[in-house]
Amino acid sequence: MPDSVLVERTDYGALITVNRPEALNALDRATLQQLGEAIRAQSADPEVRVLALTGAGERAFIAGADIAEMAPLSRAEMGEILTLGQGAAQALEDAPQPTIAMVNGYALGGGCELALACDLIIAGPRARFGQPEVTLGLVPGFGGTVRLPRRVGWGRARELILTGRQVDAEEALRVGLCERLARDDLRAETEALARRLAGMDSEALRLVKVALGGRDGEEILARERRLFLEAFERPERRAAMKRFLRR
Ligand code: CO8
Repeated sequence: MPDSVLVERTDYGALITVNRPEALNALDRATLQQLGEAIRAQSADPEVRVLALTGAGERAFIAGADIAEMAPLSRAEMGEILTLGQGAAQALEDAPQPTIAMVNGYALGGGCELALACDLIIAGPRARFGQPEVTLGLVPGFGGTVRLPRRVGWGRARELILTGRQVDAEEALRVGLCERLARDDLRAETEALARRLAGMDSEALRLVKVALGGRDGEEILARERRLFLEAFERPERRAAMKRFLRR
């Protein structure tokens, strides 16, 4: 079986690719584990001046947590996966170097939340963002309730999380869900930005990141986790996931 997370060393640092294109790069437990390890290993390496994250194939960045794997889990098992997902997002946020999400397609649920944990989000023309958890009887679980409002403001975050609707690349740029839209060549534009950042004073960038903060949402993250697990136990959640899997 091919690795579900690929790490490529580049001239600016490292590119991590979630590699399950047949499932739109949905995150199962093994992938989440590997992803967290890859983020921690690359971000700890001083030669990695910029860390970028993307998804394999043409269609998806990351279409969220793997619903097929998640559907039958117990609360305790789900708790372990939440720990992995929140940990991966936190590792991105804590990285000392700039991090870039290169969003090439669907960034839904946990996928959107991992993008939100990056310093910069660059969307390609096919990017689609969303927090569809409510349509599965859930609340966001990888930090969306903290990080989406930070980017787009309370009102827009509430609207997106309450409706679960998807946002295309143009709207994402307009509402501040991404910082840039690469209309021509997503990879080339990401690389150009990454190289520019890689040429800057890395210690100054690190200090700027500390100054901007990020760890101030821990209480909200703990609340999100508790409410996610509460929602997860409801029969309506089970029924909603079954409906998705039987489509
Ligand atoms: N999980 C598992 N499989 C998926 C997922 C997913 N999230 N998304 C897509 N796939 C699979 C499909 O089942 C399909 O597989 P197959 O070919 O074997 O039937 C394949 O990827 C291609 O997808 P579609 O055929 O559905 O492609 P469409 O173009 O028709 O639709 C969509 C694309 C709109 C992206 C659709 O696939 C979709 O709605 N996917 C689910 C998106 C979603 O709801 N994501 C959120 C999941 S919940 C979550 O992320 C919560 C995170 C926080 C806590 C989680 C802890 C683990």
